[in-house]
Amino acid sequence: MYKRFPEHFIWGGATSAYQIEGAWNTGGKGPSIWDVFCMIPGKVHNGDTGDVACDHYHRLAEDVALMQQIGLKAYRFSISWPRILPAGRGAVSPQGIAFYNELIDRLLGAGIEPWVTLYHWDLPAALEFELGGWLGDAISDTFADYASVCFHHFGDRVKNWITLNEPWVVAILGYGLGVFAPGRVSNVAPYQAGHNLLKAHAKAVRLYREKYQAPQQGQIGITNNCDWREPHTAAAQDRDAAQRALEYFLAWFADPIYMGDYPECMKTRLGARLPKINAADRELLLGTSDFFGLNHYTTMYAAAAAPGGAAEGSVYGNGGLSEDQDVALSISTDWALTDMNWAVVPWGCRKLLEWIAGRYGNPPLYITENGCAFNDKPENGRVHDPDRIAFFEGYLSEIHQAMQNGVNLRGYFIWSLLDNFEWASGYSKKFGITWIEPDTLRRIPKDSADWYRKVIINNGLII
Ligand code: PNW
Repeated sequence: MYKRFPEHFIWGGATSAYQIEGAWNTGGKGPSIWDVFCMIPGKVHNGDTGDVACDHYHRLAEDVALMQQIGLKAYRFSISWPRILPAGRGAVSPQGIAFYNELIDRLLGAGIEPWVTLYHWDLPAALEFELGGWLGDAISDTFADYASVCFHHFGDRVKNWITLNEPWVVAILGYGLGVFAPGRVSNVAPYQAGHNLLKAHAKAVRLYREKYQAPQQGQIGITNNCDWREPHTAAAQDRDAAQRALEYFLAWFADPIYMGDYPECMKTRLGARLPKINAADRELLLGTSDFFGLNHYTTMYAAAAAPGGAAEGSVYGNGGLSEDQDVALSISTDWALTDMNWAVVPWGCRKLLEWIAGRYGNPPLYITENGCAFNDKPENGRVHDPDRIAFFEGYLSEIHQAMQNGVNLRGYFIWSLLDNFEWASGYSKKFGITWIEPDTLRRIPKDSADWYRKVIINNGLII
């Protein structure tokens, strides 16, 4: 059976700066909060760091050739803020600009469209010390100033901008559960950080639209992440719990942009812990995304929990601050698990796409990340990863079905092009369609890379 995608569908691959670049203190780069976080004993598995990572900083040409070999139409990468502005603001590093100029030029030379994320979690450490990071009042203007430097230098060639990657992760894992940089534990800070992240996004978009969009002719949006939440039973209280969980996960960041305010359930439950969106904020935020960027990985059941009850079954904090939601999460024993313990549930992706289309008026949508970690190992110089191929086949089939059902999906980016630094899990979790050999850092495309190449050539699945 042939599951064909629209003619101009974008088939991409994705990475982020800290996870692949290395060269952490060379080329004029300043330290980021992830450089510092990795130095704190016990924060990252095995004491791993992004100091060298995939050494992409020194292997640009090789990596672009790899993308070309796989046949990628688009490549999503992030710019390291402290590589461009070593102190977060003020002096621009010419070496930082030169590095991304070279990457962009090589991509365009290879016929690959650059999709650029401005913030994928590597905040300049100076801004954490000086401004209080995402909790500080000044951070949103500082981010817009940094964004402006990027639009100015790269916008002649970059036509697709993503302001922030997954503000939910920054707020919840960085400022709530403390498992990601900067490592804060709080049930107030996430909502304050979230508010500033939204304002930072919106200020960068306003600036792009006022100054750059007409001459540069690009599009700009934000990428949010969300798992699907399936009601555990058909009971009304479980259906409400699943809806509430989705609103705390995705509508927290998407409602302000598409509807001008936080979801009602968050306002009533969080009270003074949730900053208010006043008239000026609403004006600033409303309509600031040309497309809906979505990162999606997994699904859980949601059931109503007793108020204040713990969220049983929640894996790796994916439930967020579940005590704020009164939702109990669980997974089915029938579902296969990836190496992250994230369940493989392709239909959850379809349901989420349809939920987004319904709630936000069927906006142009891009899946900017989807993928899975498995414990791959090379055998005689090849890496067989049938589980990953099965994962992508399952998810792409359901994505195709969502499109048949009317969802306005325009593109899909595999996470990830390369095995890389998986944050608090270090190098122990392998998401890549390309294996990176330890020590030599040689790139070995896995079977899934060959499989993806065929999907791109066929512009769809032939199963
Ligand atoms: C995303 N969660 O992170 C990021 O954008 C990538 O940098 C990362 O490598 C990839 O997904 C795989 O983890 C997430 O707990 C981290 O729900 C945590 C969660 C979701 C996404």
